[in-house]
This record gives sequence, C-alpha cells and structure tokens, in this order.
Amino acid sequence: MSSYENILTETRGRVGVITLNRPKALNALNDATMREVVAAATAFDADAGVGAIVLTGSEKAFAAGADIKEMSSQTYDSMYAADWFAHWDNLTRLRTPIVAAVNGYALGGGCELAMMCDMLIAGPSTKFGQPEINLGVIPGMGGSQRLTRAVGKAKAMDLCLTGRFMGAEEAERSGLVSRLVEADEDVLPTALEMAETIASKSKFVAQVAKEAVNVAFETTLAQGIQFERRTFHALFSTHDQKEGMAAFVEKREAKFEHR
Ligand code: CO8
Repeated sequence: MSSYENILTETRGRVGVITLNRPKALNALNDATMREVVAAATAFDADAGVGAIVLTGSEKAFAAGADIKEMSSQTYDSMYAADWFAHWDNLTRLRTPIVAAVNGYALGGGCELAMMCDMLIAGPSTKFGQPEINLGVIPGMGGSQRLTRAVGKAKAMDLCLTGRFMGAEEAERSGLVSRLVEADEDVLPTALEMAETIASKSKFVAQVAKEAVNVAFETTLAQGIQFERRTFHALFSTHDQKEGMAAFVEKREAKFEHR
C-alpha cells in the first residue's frame, strides 16, 4: 500500500514499480507528483531487495508534460526562488537502473522524465515531443540537452523548434527508444521483464555498469576509456566477480550478492 496521492507504487519480485496516476490531467507533472516520484524512486534505490525500477504511466499518456495550469501564473522571481524543477534531477543521481515504460503521450516534461530514465520501452501509439515552443517557452528539464544527445542535432532541432510529435518508430530509429514492442499492451510486460533480468544480476555490478555508461556523456573518450578500464580492474576485488566467473567455469548459475 502506498501513501502517495499522484502515483502508485508496488514491488514485483526484485522490481520496484512506480505508476504516474493523474488520469484526468493525462499525468501532467505538477510539483507534488514529481516530489512523489523522486521520493518513491529514492526509497526503492535504498532497498537492497530492489534491483531495478520501472516508471510508467497510463495507456493514453506516460505524461503530457509539466502541469501547464500550475506553471502559467509563475514569474521569473518565483521560479528562480524555488529553483523550479531542480529537484527532478535527483532522479538521475539514483544508482539503481530505471526503465521507462512509455505508452501514449510523452510530451514536454513527460518526454524529459522518460529521458531521465536509463532505458525506454515504447509501443506503437507512443508519441514523443517537446512542444514547449507552442506555449512560448523552451524545454526546462533537459529536453534540449538529453534529446540532442539521444537523437542528434537534426531531430532535436526539428522537435524543439516545430513542436511536432515524433512517433515510436521514428523514435526507435533515432536512438531514443531501447526497444519498440509490437503492441501497446506489451510495453509494461516487456519493461518488467527487462527490469527483472537486470535485477537478477549483481545489483552492485549493474550500478557500476550504469555509472560507466553515464560517464560517456560527461567526459572525453580517452577519460571514459580510462574510467572503464580502472573500474574493470577494481571489480576483480569483489565477491561477484569471483562468483560469476567460478559459476561459468563450473557450468552453474551464479549466485550474486544483492547489497
Ligand atoms: N498540464 C496540465 N493539464 C494538462 C496537460 C498539461 N501539460 N496536458 C493535458 N492536460 C489536461 C487538459 O487540460 C485536460 O484537462 P480538462 O479536462 O480539465 O480540460 C485533460 O488533461 C485532457 O487533455 P485534453 O482534453 O487536451 O486531451 P486531448 O486528448 O484532446 O489532447 C494532448 C491530448 C495533445 C496531449 C493535449 O492535452 C496537449 O497538447 N497537452 C499539452 C502538451 C504540452 O504542451 N506539454 C508540454 C507542457 S510544458 C512542459 O512540459 C515544460 C517542461 C519544462 C520543464 C520540465 C519540468 C516539468
């Protein structure tokens, strides 16, 4: 039983599931919702029994953006004083892998939230977009930055400047989506299966792998390769490396530690 107002949470095996639950507003992300998402994900991150997190919405909308009604009356001063949206970023500092299961609209802040996750599963009806330009603003939580890194300048400019929506096939072709499934109803089961697979590995090593991939976005190739090599060396001091390699040699399943 979760005590949240705008999200639902549950644990399925070793997977923590967070479902955005503001159906009347197409899961528009108001401040309260995002505080709950970050709090729930942080709790799962700290739970040794959880090896991966799935974040999802409804069939019609993953999230149709930041809550325009909540934002519309804000001023520069009020946004600056509250450092509006800054706490969302805490999601990207969590070490447990997060899979976004995305159906329907993933627009504005919804697209940005999906891109803050580590992997993204989409269905045929999924529509991504950064339509903020239609509201007289620009993306405010990474849309111009993460989208550009994911799909390149050409598509990012197109989406951010025209405000058009991008279908799931185009998104998969462009590198935004990890896996495009055949039917919308397959999105959540596929995300759960992916998360279960990740959660069956060593939690510690999955976190290290996530960290290594993320380093690629923050550093030069030479420094990234150096980080990877040293981290690889360091893993030879762990139980899970000894166990994983011994299990291969002995032709049995590895029993990883879940810390
Ligand atoms: N904010 C608040 N309410 C919303 C939002 C939203 N982003 N999107 C939909 N709703 C509400 C509608 O107002 C409507 O409520 P009501 O019934 O009370 O009028 C209800 O959800 C259903 O919406 P529609 O009737 O419009 O449903 P349609 O199926 O006709 O259309 C669309 C669906 C195309 C998704 C349409 O609702 C739409 O265009 N929504 C806005 C999309 C948008 O512009 N998103 C970007 C928002 S700005 C943003 O995200 C900035 C990010 C900045 C930083 C990130 C931090 C959050």
